[in-house]
Amino acid sequence: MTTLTAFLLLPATLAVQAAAADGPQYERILNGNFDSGAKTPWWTSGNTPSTITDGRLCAQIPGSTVNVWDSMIGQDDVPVENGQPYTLRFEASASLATTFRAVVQTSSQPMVTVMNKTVDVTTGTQTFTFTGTSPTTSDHTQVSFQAGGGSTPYTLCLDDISLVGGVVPPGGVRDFGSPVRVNQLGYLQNGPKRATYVTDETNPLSWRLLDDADGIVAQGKTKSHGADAMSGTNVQLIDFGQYRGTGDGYRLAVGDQLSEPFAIGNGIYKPLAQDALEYFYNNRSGIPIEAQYVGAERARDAGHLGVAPNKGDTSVPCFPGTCAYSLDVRGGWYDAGDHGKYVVNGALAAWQLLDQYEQSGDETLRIPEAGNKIPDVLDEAKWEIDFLLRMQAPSGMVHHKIHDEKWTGLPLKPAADPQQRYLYPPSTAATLNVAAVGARCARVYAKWDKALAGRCLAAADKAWKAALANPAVYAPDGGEGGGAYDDIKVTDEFSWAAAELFATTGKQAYKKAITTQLKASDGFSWQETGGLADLALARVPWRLSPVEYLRLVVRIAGVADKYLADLRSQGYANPYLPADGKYMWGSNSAVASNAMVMATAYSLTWLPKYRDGALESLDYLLGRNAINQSYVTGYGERDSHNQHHRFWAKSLDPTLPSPAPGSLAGGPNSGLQDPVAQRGLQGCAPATCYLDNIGSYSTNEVAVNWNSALAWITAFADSQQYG
Ligand code: 9MR
Repeated sequence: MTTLTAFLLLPATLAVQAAAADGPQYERILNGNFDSGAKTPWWTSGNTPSTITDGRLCAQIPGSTVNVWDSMIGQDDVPVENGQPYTLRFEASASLATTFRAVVQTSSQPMVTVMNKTVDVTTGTQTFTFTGTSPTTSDHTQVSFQAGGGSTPYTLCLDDISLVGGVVPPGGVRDFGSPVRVNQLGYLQNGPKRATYVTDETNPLSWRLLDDADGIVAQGKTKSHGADAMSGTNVQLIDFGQYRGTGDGYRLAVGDQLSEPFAIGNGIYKPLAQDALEYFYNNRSGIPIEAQYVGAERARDAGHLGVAPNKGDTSVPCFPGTCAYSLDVRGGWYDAGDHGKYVVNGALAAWQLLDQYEQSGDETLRIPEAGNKIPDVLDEAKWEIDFLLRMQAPSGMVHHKIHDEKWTGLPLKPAADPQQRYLYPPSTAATLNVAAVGARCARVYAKWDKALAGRCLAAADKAWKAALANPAVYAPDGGEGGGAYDDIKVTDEFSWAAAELFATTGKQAYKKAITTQLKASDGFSWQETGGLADLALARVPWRLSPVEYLRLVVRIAGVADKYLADLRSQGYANPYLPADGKYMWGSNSAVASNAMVMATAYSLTWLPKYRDGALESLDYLLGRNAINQSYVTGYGERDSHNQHHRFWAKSLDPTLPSPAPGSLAGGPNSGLQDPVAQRGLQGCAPATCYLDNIGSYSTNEVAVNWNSALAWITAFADSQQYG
């Protein structure tokens, strides 16, 4: 900074210090000094390449753009409060003397501006300070430096960017409501009925169960549990399983503390089991989503069918330099809040729908194919399977994924996505996923759709052979515009595919290639599929000798016992207890998947403890947890309804819908990989690292593999209603 500019800026600097004396000085910008060398969460327009050079963000501003916003450097999801003053400060220099604008405003229509200032930048580094008062409260303000509209290209460098103001601490004051934590949907009449009470008191306390007229229908004493490590709180447990009445509007009371209301009865899981599956129709690519099935609010045009501005999925070229052809890869489901389609994740979700069908039978759905004499759950799975088969290259290898060249912003309807999309190179993992799901498809559809079953088996066979010939083609980490779904260990995918192929064909060569078993420490996920070999074999007892089958049952039951022990050891009963004490991305899917293992153990052994463990896991997902949160949209008083999604983005644009009922949020994640989580969750106890904020993709996204786990387990719960 020159002496002159220091002198000129002195009054503003003093003003900031005066404000500091008056109130809190909360920094609202993340990564303002670029000291780590990382750019995120800053972004620049597609025409504005940028790098971190000498600890500064330097952007190449193009010449010959029209509007000032045609070339931008920005950061999203910055919170502002109505009536509060804000001070924006930054250092800037440029390769020539020019002007640009420093802007703080909400990011979607109607845009509300906190400040919009002209910056006279020169070749020397200067510090700039601007102030403004926010006329609105929003968690989704954008701080941007807008440098378009000029005729000469230049380099603009920024550093030490800071926006200070507001009185609400970063992340806000977290209010988890009642300390009495229940399943906010409810409890099955004959199922387990337990709740958790947050308290430092260690002596037993009296609890009351109240009906909807506030009459006491049951009462008892709490049982001390003590410290719950994952939530960082002390808790006591309530067991009201003896109560057999049914109805709506029950509450549990401890002293004058009342839980959220809940139902008790048979049939309470029926609507959720249906909604959890209809999530998939809502997220189909390549077909209009019609009001007659999803209601007017969530209806939308077909996405990615080659109609402008979409580049379409009807003829998608390979990522430059990786192959010379294009494939028609229309259809399938969008993976999550983004518009990518990833084989390993989509295949796991499709597999789980097929397994759900084998476990729980059909579910009546509001989808275009309903009434076609094929079970609706199989119609839905077919939408994805057709896409998976299209991802197979002539060589038999399967492309790992297809997605946009760059990450698109939010909100964005699928049909409005203007980005170029590419096929990313084939991988052994994706190829084996198609072998596994193709084999399961061939077996399950044999009775319903012989043509599909035949195509599936042929694709599975071709994929298996291609994977054997190319056993170590790994999808790389990183990349732009889509998730990586990277995986450098595929022995588990080989084993799972072998098990499914053996289950379908009975061929001994496949049996010999099964090398993995279900393990409690691994569970299963898109990356870790070894345990699915056992779950595949569990569906075909006739393929195994009695001894082999008995060993399989003992193995699955042993894993279920470990999950049950984990569930019972926790204050908020739940079968997910990570060994490293850190919750992972999509932790709710681990809860649901582990519950699925317990439910499978129940169907193999008929031991009620496994059924109860699976049902009690649902209590966790539906509100009996560290933050009193039902993670399922539309179910429970305190439900997640701002999940990260480009179309279900009501919290960014009131004309768009919120997520469909039955959408499962990813859930607490210790990693805090997104800026909103980094702003709001520093130091959180693992089971509390969650924000129902559309910007928090690392804690609050939806995804096909998470909803398939929810659909599976809620269909199971629904089938247990008379148990
Ligand atoms: O579910 C995935 C999780 O296991 C990974 O840790 C994470 C980061 O790579 O990605 C998750 O998957 C996201 C994918 O990469 C892109 N679409 C949204 C998915 C759910 O957040």
